[in-house]
Amino acid sequence: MAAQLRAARRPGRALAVLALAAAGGLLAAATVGSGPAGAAGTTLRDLAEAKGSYFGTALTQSNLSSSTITAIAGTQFDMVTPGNEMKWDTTEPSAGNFNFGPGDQIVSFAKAHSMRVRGHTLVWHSQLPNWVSSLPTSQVQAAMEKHITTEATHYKGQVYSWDVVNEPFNEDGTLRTDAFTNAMGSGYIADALRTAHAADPNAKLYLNDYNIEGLGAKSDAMYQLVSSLKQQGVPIDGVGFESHFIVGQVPSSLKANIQRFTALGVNVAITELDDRMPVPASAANLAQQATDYAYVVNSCLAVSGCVGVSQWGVGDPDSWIPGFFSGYGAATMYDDNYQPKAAYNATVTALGGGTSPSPSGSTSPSSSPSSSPSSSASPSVPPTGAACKVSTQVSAWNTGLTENVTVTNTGGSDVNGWKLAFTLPGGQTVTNAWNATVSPATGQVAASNLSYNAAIPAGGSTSFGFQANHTGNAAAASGFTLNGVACTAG
Ligand code: G2I
Repeated sequence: MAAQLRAARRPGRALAVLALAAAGGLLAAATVGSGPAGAAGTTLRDLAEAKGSYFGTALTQSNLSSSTITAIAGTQFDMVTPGNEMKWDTTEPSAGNFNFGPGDQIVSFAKAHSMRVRGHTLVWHSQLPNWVSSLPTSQVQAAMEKHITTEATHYKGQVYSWDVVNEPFNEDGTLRTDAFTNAMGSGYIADALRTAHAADPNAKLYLNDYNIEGLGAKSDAMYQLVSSLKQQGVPIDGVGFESHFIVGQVPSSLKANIQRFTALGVNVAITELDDRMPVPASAANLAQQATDYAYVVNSCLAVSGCVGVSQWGVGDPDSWIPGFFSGYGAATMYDDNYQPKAAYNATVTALGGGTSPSPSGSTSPSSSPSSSPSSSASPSVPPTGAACKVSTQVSAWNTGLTENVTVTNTGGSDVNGWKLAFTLPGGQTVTNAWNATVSPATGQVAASNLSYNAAIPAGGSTSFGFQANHTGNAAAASGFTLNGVACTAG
């Protein structure tokens, strides 16, 4: 945003910069298309589509007047999220006066480039016009329903999905207090979803938030909410993990977290990916950013219910980061001149393009499909004995916890098929698990592999996790044995 504002104040210079940048953008596209991976099918969108996925970006109305940005957006991405144009302050700035012009421009661009649209967003405490927050609480529900119905009807058939409610939670997992909770309590979320579904029954309906990408209090709150909405039959199709990351700090539980949401019967989308670092960017941070991007893309591709990844913006100059985080930037796959960065190449590789070895290195998800046993491995091979090391990570709140368990095969031979037995502290009851089946729910329990993570090569490790209720003792499980052999703690 800051870069755009600066450019707007100096139109002559901006034009010259744009002309140069446009040439760079086209050059970038040409370079990418004729690289070692072959001439065809090497854009992010082609590669993602070949995997049944998509790769998206966010565009604002002002981005549409930059030929550099549109050249990249229209060739590399196949999903668009309007950066601001479908938010309440734009679409209904005063009560009953609707303005869909800016959003329509984004939709036209998307159609012209065979891209789909993620509608963003119907109900959000931010970019909410004052007239809504000033309403008497008795009038908020009707205003919300009218807004949702009018906007979702306008875009009916034109959006793939809606972020129906955006950012409903505080960091500790409590519901954010805003005009909607003040008027309706937590029930506003179900009401918003039902209203959106009535207006556009074919749109996928999402709840979207940040800092829910890894396991923790906030993602647990989203998990409980989605679980309860599903139980009540409220129409909800997906959860958006915004994914505004800091270089080197992508949560290691990302894949396990995606998995536990999809196990509830909803999709997950990475909706606003970026990965910021102090600027000027160091070579080490740019390399780490490539690792981070590959890790995120691999984590999504590894779970069938994770439908796709969208980056928030096209390149570093149009990213929101420098305007919001002083001293930070370089958060996207394209640099200041809209040239693809290492993160771009790593993403291409993660999507199956390119010829270089995976840049995700040792930090890629340990139980991604690439480490699953080949189909030639006999399923009847009996579990072998093992020497092992187990580490645990508990994240607890007053009545519940999640525990991540990583088991390392320290023996000299590969393990094919595993059962990890352990003791749960008294009062803990497992309610669900990911990357393993865990039973029984209390006492002496055993976690067994799923088909895709049966193999733990010698020296390798795998992770699984579970959620449990507790009655005061939130200690980690203990007494681990792998296929009958005691493990050390590590
Ligand atoms: O903050 C990053 C994103 C977090 N998740 C929800 C997204 O909707 C959000 O997007 C950003 C936009 O990228 C910014 O462009 O949301 C910001 C507002 O919360 C947007 O910034 C606003 C500025 O604050 C306003 O001053 C400006 O008038 O953009 C407006 C339009 O340029």
